Amino acid sequence: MQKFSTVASQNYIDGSWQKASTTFESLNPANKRDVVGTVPRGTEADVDAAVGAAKAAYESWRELSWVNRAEVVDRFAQLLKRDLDDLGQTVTRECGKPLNEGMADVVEALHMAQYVAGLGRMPNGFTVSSEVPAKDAYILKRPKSVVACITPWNFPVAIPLWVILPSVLAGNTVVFKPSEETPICAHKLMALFHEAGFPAGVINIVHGMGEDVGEALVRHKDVAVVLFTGSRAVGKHIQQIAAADAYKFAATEMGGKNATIVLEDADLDIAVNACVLGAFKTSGQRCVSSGRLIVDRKIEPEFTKRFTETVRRITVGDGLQSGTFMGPLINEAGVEKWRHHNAKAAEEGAQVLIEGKELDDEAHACGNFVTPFVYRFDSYKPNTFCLREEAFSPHVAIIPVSGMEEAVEVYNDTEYGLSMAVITEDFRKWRWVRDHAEYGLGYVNLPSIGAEVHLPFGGVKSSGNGHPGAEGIIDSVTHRIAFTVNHAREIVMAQGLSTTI
Ligand code: UN1
Repeated sequence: MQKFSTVASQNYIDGSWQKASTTFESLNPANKRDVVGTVPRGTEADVDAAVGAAKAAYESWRELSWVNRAEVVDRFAQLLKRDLDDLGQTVTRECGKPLNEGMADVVEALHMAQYVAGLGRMPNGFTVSSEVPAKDAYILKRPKSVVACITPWNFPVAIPLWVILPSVLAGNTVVFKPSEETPICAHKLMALFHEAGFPAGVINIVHGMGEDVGEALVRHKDVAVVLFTGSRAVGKHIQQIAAADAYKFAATEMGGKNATIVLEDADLDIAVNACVLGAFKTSGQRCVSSGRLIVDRKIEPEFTKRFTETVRRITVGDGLQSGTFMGPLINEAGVEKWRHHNAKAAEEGAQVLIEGKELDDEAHACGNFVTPFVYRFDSYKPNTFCLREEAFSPHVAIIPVSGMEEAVEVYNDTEYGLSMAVITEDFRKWRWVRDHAEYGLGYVNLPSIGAEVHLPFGGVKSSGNGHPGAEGIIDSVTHRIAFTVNHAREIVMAQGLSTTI
């Protein structure tokens, strides 16, 4: 195996790296003897210092124009491009997904940086006319101040940039709390922010645990916005804290129990391909992964035969080795969750088609490796844990249904509503599904994964509170203000209001 060094990361507050007193280790989930880095265990005092620095930096950062700030983002984009390979390898080494996926994560991040740099020269407000001819009205976007960015480990480079870059472009300043599972990816991003020349305090990073750093950050009185991607339980907790302060706003993206719907007329090659990619890329650890395959019963036997044949060919191993399709799960808790969901499916009466296995031979003994678990029901079984709760692992159900309408009814029968794919050759059918399924990301003849950054990324119902990431973030980190100017030499009021005193 290739030898990599261990990175000593630090918190970065007010333009300088801070010496850590207590640290923890970030391990490679494919080989837990490989220590990717040592990481400071941040405290409430670190959070307070970082928020203070961000608040102070906001005063001058907001004075720059969008174009000025976009120029710093553009410098950052160029550095990201320079370091693409190193970052891609770091993603794979720290979060386990195969190198092609590690690279795609960084490419997605680069696209976000390029997109945000370009946004600096796009309109960030507009004029509207008034009922009084001599009045001009403007709608302007203004920054909110300090933004807390709390990000997950499954896209450790792309998702931080979805939220950090639009925030700073709009004139806010940021405290970044990355996942404790992928702190070294975040550390490398922070080093690039520094090198790109973001002024001191504009972007700060505090590493550590959710219950210490995350909690203190969300509760901090000077944090105006929390941008969070992660579990539903934590997202709900954050929303409740934010709701207690009238001025504080939380945008939360909280996963899904997504599905791919395969209709009677589907091209089966596309269907099998889309379902395998949607269910097992990133080992099922995307919030947009398909945990349910809802298949018209007329074609279900043939689909299931071809799908399971393909799944049996999936290779599981170290993502740095070529030929690996599925890397390890992120940690032991992820494996435990997978075991629990599998056991629940069997207990709830599922027919298990492929028994997932925990791999412990020599090549896999030091990592969190499991193989796909595939099951089916003869017909839809409502109120089951296995068909309604997110497994975040290679655990997938095949559910036969009769026709498009039942397919959508089954699809909608969860508390989530993030991603939906439908496989059909019939434009009338996909249009009907488009308008009756509940989701934030919809696909036709594609997997339920693979969104691009210039589209809003988010869900409905318990998947999110309607404030999407990526393209959508500017709306979460700005106030839209109305500003009206009178160009006449007298006052004329709207609504015919009298000015006589
Ligand atoms: C996630 O699922 O957590 O749409 C993010 C996709 C990626 C992002 C996924 N661009 O599959």
